Formats: sequence, C-alpha cells, structure tokens
Amino acid sequence: MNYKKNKLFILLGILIFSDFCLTAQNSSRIAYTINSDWNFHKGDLKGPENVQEIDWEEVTIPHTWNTRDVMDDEMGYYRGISWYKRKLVVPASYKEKQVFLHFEGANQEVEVFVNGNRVGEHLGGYTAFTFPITEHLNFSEDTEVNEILIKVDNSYNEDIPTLTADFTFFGGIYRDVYLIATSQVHFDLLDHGSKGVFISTPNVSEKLAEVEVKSQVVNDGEDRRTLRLVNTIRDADFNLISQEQKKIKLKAGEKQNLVQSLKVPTPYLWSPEDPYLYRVTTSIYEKEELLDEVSTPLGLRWFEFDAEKGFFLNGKFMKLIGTNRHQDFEGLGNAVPDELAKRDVQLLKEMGGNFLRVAHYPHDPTVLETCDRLGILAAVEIPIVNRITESEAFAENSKNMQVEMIRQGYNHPSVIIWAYMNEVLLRPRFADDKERQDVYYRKIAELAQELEDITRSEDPYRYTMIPNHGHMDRYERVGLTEIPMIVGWNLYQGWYSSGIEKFASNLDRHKKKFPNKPMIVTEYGADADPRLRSFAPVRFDMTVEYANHYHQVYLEEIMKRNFVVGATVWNLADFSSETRHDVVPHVNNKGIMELDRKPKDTYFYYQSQLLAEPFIRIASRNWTKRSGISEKNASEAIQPLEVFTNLEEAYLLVNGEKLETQKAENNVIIWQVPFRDGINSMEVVSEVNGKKYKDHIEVDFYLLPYDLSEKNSFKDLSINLGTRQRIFVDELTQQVWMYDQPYREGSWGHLGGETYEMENNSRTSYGTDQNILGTDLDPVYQTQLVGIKQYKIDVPNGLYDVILHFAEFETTEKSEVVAYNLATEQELKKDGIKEPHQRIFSVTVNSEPIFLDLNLASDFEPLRAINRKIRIDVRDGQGILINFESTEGRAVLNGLEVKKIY
Ligand code: GCB
Ligand code: CA
Repeated sequence: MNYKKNKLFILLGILIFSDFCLTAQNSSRIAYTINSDWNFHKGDLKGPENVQEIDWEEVTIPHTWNTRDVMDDEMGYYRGISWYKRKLVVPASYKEKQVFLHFEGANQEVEVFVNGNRVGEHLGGYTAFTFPITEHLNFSEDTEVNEILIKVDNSYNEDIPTLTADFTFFGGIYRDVYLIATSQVHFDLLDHGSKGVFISTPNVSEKLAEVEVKSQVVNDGEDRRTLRLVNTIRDADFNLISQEQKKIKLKAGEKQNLVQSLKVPTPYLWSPEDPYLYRVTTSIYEKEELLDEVSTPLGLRWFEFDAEKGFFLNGKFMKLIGTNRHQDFEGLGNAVPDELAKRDVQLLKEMGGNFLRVAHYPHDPTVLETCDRLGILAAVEIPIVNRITESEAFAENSKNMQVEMIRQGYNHPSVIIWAYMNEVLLRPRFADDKERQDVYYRKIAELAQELEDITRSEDPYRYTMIPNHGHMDRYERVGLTEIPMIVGWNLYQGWYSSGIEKFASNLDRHKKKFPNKPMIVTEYGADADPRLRSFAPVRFDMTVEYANHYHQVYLEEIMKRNFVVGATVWNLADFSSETRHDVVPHVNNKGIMELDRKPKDTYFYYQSQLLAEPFIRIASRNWTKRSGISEKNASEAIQPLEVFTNLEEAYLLVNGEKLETQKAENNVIIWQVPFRDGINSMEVVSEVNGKKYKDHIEVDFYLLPYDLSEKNSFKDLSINLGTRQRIFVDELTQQVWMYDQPYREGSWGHLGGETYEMENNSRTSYGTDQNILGTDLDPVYQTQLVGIKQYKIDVPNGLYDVILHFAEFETTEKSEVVAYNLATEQELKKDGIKEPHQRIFSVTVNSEPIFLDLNLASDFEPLRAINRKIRIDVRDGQGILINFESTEGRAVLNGLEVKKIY
C-alpha cells in the first residue's frame, strides 16, 4: 500500500475518532476543537483552485510560522500570506443543525473557504470570530469529507491596528479553532464572536445582587416556534439560587433580544482573596426539549475608582498591584497551549498580585477565565499602539475590535477596565509640520472619543482607560487625559531616561495636574538578563541587580500614595520583540520572569512585598554558578548574598557556619558571604514563634586565585573586557566570564586602554547595545577595551590555549530609532554613532604574530563576533604576554580566554 495513502487513512481514522468522542455532551449544542491534523503552506496560492499543486506541511494548531525567523541574525521575519487546510467530516446527524467555525484568534487577516466557497473574513489578530458554514457542508456518515481552506496574512496593513510596536506580530492560527453545531434555534453566535449572552450586575451590595441577563435568540429554521427562555443561577455547590422563565415566539429567520433580571439575596461576594463564582445557565426550551444552552461564570462584586483615595472593591480599599502580560513563550511564539496561558495567571497570583493588564491586545479566553477563578482583576485593551492611520478603515477596524473585545469578554467578573490606545503620542507623525500635526492630533482625539463613547454604551459597568507614556503635557494638550475615566501612565524614569527619583515627582505631577482623574502606573520596568550580574549596577547594564533596585524604588513610591490607584509591572515575563537588539537580541528582557517563566530575583522581591503568608527566599537563588577572585593566599572570596523576606529577621548558614542575625530593611537582608572554591551551601533561616522558615541553595563557586604564578594555582580564565564589575554566566557552558582588572604582578590584567563608551548615547553607559552577529554571547562582545597596549597573564609554565574575542562597533549603519525607545526627543537626537574611524592593529602572543594589520571592519564586518584560538607553549617562567600594536586608530579587545591544556 502506498505509504502516504495509508498514513492519510490512519490519520482520518484518528480524526474521526477524536472529533466524535467529544460530541457526547448532554446539551443540544455540540462544540469541540478541530486543532489537529492541519496542512500548512507558507506563502501564497494562486487561489483556492490550485491547492493540490503545492507542498503542504502537517501542523497542529496553535501554530505560528514565525517561531524561528524572529530569533535569527537577519532583520525582519516573514510577514505575508500563508494557507492552512484541513479535511472535516461532519456527521449526517448534523444535517438538521446550524454549523459554525469559531476561531479564538488568528493573526491578522483571515479568509475562510469551505468546499471552495468563501464563508467569511476577519481583520485583526487578537479577537475571536465565528462564521456560519452550514449551507456549504456535505454531511455524511462515511468518508465523504469537507475541505476547509484558510488564508492568513500577517503583512503590515495600515488600516489594521497594530501598526508598529515593541512586540512581534507572529502570523498564524495561533489559538483554538472550534466546530460548533447548534439547533435551528440557538443563541446568536454571529454577534462579534461573542456567545450571544451578556450578563451584568447593575447593583450589588452585601444585601442583594441584581443580575441582568441579555440574550439574543435566533430562529434559523423555517417554522415559527414557541419557546421558553430560562435563566438559572446556581451557587458554587450547584444549589439553585434563582430562576426566571419567559415564553417567547420566534418567526422563521427572526432574532430577538431578551432581558431577564434575577436576584441573589445576601450574595457571597467575589474578591481576590475569595473568588467565589456562581454560575448562570441560559437555556432555550421547546416544551421539555432543551434546544440550546450557554453557561457563564458569575462573580458578584462592586467596585469604584477614586482619584484621591484609590480603588475600592466591595467597599474595601485595595491597592491594585500586578503585571502586564504578553502572550508568547520561549520557542513557541504566540502559539501557546491554554495551559501556559493559565500558568501565567497562576504565577501572577503566586507572586501576590491582584491585577493584570492584558496588554497590548485581548488574549486567549483562558486568561480571563483563569482571572475569574483565581481572583485577579483585569484591564483589557485593543491593540492601537504608538500611532494611528487617519483613514476611515482604521477607525472602523478599531471600533469593531473594541466591540469584539467587550462583547467577548463581557461576562468575566475579573474585568474592571476596558482600555484603548497605548502611548499613541509616542513619536507623533508630522513632527516637522505643526499644522499638519494638529490635524493628526485632532483625528486621534476624535477616534479616542468615539472609542470612549462606544465603550460606555456597550458596557456602563466598567471603567475606561488610556495608557500613555510619560509626556503628560502632550497627552493633556491632545485631550487624551480628559476623555477616559482613568489615565494610565507608562513610566520609565531611571530606565529610558536618567534619574530614578523623577518617578516619584512624576506621580505627584499627575496629582497636581489632574486631581480628579484616577491614575494607574500601567507600565514600569527595567531589562534584566539573568546571565548578567553586577556588584555595581547601573542603568541599562541589563543586570538583575539593577532591575531589583529599580523595582524596589518604584514599588515603594507606588505603595506610599493612595492616589496611585494601581500599578502593573512591565512585564510578567520576557517577550519577543523582533526589532530589538540589546543583550538578548529580539527579546524584551523587562520580564520579572524569563521567556520560559523561570523567575528572576525581582519576582521574589514582589513575593516578599505582596504575600501575606511568611516568605523568605534567597534573591539570587537561580544564580548558582558564581566566580570571584581571592586576595593573595586567601581561600575565599567575599561577595554579597541578598535575601528577600517579609519576616523580621534571619540568619544565614554558610557551609554550616552561622553568620550574624540581621533585621530585614524594606524586606531585604544582605550578607557579605565568604565563598570557597567548589560547592557552597547557603541556608537562610528565620525563626518565628519556634517555627523555622528557610530557603536553601547550593552555589558552585569558581574561585580564581589572585596569584597565578604559584605552582598548580592556575585556573582557566574567561575575561569580559570593558565591563564595570559585571559578570556574565554562559548558561550553556556554565562558564563564568569575570570582569577585567588592570594588570598586577603575579596576576593578570590589561596594560593601557579604557572601557568603550558609545558616543552620544542616552542609554548604555558602557559598551554597545547592538546585536552582535554570529554569537549568543552578545554581552561578551558588546563591551570592549579601547586603546589596549598589552595584556599580561602570569601563568606557570605549560601548554595553553588563548582565545581572543573581538567585535568592531564603529559602523556607519545608524541604528534605527526603534519603536520602543522611550527617551525624550532631545535625548534621541543625541543618539547615533559618529563617522567610523579606521582601525588597524596587529596582535602577537609571546612574540608570535596572531593578527597582522587586522582591520575588523573590512576584513570581516562591523558588529560580527570574531575570535581566534591559538596554542602557546609557555616556558622559563615567561608567562603570557599579548601585545597590541596599532597602525591606525586604537587597538581593541572584547574578550579573552586562557585555558591550560597540560
Ligand atoms: C512601553 C510600551 C511597551 C514596551 C515598553 C518597553 O512603554 O508600551 O510596549 O514594550 O515600553 O519595554 O520599552
Ligand atoms: Ca567584552
């Protein structure tokens, strides 16, 4: 038998089995995912008719075609058309039903064909949509199949938000696809991807909750029907609490909007501490036969924002604290299983957070469902970011998205805010033409007002918000601080601009300027690469230590002020942003967890500040590979170890020896710890009323002797030149790259040279922030010593490998003004690299020529990682001497390794 055919046959078997085993439901509505067994073609087809002629790859949804090309060294990623196709068997028993395809999200333009007939299109990558397909289907018991063919396009489209932003626009069908079959009479599935049932709670108090259920019932059949609409509220134990019935008559083809009001006396209130959920079932019966049913969670709560006093839930003050979230994950792009979306919300909960800004677009429905269940309040927004297009189509698409977002998320008790327009005045268009710019500004204000009006009429029970960047005057002038009910500020003082203390003054500035407007710090954050550690952290060094410092300062200021209603860290986790360079190219590292959700130290800091239960953690518990230099004849190196705790005091056991008990200051304790070579055990202990709270880690410490010349004392060196007390841990090789030192007798170090500082740079205080090509060790190559004369290593006799690492930073290629840089315009003007200087130099190691007239820029190319390994026989106590001789410009060295072979 032909293998391919055989395989197809087996797959079909599995498909039929897996599709149908899910249909055994008790209700009249049948809905199941059809995620498996799709075919995918990257690129366009001439049209649905030439489907057979091209190559197809087998894929499973969730799927994106950009997981790999967003991480490589080439700029850009595939933004274009791709196709999906799938066979679908629809049983004969569905013949009397209405059949739909429901997509939870596909990025960003979608066109669907069933058996060659176009059944619908959808614009926008972050909201759900549903198409009716009944009339195009073949119903069958046997193998007669239907073909679904889907065109998906993630090209730039000036009429569809998002136009530009600091995240990757992964293309594909990246959320679940459902087949839904209903009776002829059913709740409306074609209202903006919603369920056709909308539940609100216009009045809730401790005594009574009023619940209003709006539903849209459709009769797709050919007869007039007499029906019964029933709404039932049950408590969490499934006890009946309230029920309403209504008789309705529907003509053939008719759709009716119905409203029923129910009451819950002395309601069990929903809150973050106790997210109690009732359940509403909305059903349509014909006599005793159930025709359709929708089940909805019901959380009973009331809330209020006050510009002065803050946020109140169920009458009680509550500081809204949490994070933002993007939807992608390491290696998967945006195509993540529900389980990972759910886990993100859980991680926020475990952090002690009570608030999630679902940014910058609506996420998978799992996210809000999990928020409902775990008690996380949420703000959701549509993806207008940075700018708008002044077209009718852009406005229409934006408004449509806003309605989709609201109707799809309407029933979630977790949602308290609908937002739109993130930092829409970041780099306003028409900067050179003030008059034209005013026209643009008016258009933005007009669109904002329209979105505001739509939101308020769609949902009078939630608040509205616009998140802006720190340029308060500009947003005020355009009117964007006036239009929404809440103003969000994305503030990065101490990150994009210097002066971390300006964060506090900006908060107070809001209060002064907009005393009646509740405000949320919708973003604040600092990049941190957990491979980078520092004992002298500075802004933009990308170390975890600087991020810790930044968050400590910010959180303290936020907590101090009641008028700062809430705040959300940017971001819960690192996320993909293809246009970024920095230390992990193509990734925004402002997460307090990594792309794979491994927590960074800062996550533990939030736990110590936000959790009510006793908490104690060694801050750097994931930094288990350290290195340091011992002073002469010492067998240890002293380094700080930080602990985050909400307990009063603790002591530290280092290799079994007790260090002094210390009191926590603002939840932090720091010990100066003697690390010895090899495994060190660290245990922190806090005793409260006879109970011990502990954390324990083992650190593998690589102790470098100061004096190498003593017999057998040499240890392999990995030196990162041009950094200031910044350590780099290569996670792959477990190599620890130490910062450099000036040469001292008996030891190692440079003679001559200085740390490279990028000219006219508003951000990075040393090194470059450009992507270094051909390596993942960007932080090693991104710093360098300029003007180096010699490097001396006083090694004992033996055979050594010496590896020299270089990268040329001088290049005419000006780094683009990237969408994410929040520095002010003045600061930006200063950015950019000067005319490149010619640099030619020669290198010898122990007089052996290694490079002759090396010109990194022309022999190779700027910003490419270049290294060379040589074996050196060291005799007669001569040690290693690397000599740099420059013909033109100044010699450089970025990294150095010295390894003993024998
Ligand atoms: C912002 C943007 C967000 C960026 C963030 C950053 O203000 O709203 O999309 O990712 O800054 O990290 O630069
Ligand atoms: Ca370096």
